[in-house]
Amino acid sequence: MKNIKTIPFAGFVKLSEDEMIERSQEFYNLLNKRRTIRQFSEKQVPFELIKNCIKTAGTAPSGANLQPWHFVVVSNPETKKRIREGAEKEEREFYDKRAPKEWLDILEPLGTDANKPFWETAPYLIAIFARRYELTADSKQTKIYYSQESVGIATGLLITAIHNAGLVSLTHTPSPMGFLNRILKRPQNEKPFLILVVGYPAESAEVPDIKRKKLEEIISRL
Ligand code: IYR
Repeated sequence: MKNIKTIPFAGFVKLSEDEMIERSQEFYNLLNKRRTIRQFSEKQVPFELIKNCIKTAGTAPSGANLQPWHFVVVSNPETKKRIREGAEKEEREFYDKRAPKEWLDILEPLGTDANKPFWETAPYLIAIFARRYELTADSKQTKIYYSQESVGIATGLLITAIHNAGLVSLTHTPSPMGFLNRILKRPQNEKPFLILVVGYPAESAEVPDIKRKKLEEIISRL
């Protein structure tokens, strides 16, 4: 290691192996209950809870510690309506024209279409932006390495934190999402990564009858 300024690592908590195994099993049990939800209740959620979840997302590791994420939390009905209009326009294009048949076939079990009332019913839309480059004082661009990966990891932590807090979410990527920069006034060096729709599930919420892959399908050991 080069001679850089360091501080003692104080965050490590030593547990027994039994405790570690139990905690890993319990955490899996909790996360295995998460489902992507597409029908939301209008019930309001305290902003403090969302803030805590975003603080958690901001603990993610990132390339060169550049922390290239930005989260815009939208609860204003007028802004939600504008996002809905922008997104549904893209989605109609997608379903009616752009999507190849193979893509529509693979979406069939999810039952999705362009009409998405959740844009306005859910109390929060969290638009996640990934900073792709920095603009230097002399207007040059310097690249941010692993921006997508870093923001992907932060988003995973956000989804986990929201589930842990007792809320539900939907990861949503209307494509293209350039309209979000305009509506949410974010600079051009930030690219919309995805929108997380957050709230309580509607009383009548249902989920597709789909299964997770078996452990043997996602793991190999050498
Ligand atoms: N963006 C569209 C289509 C869609 C694409 C994928 I990949 C999904 O996992 C689900 C939907 C929509 O949201 O309807």
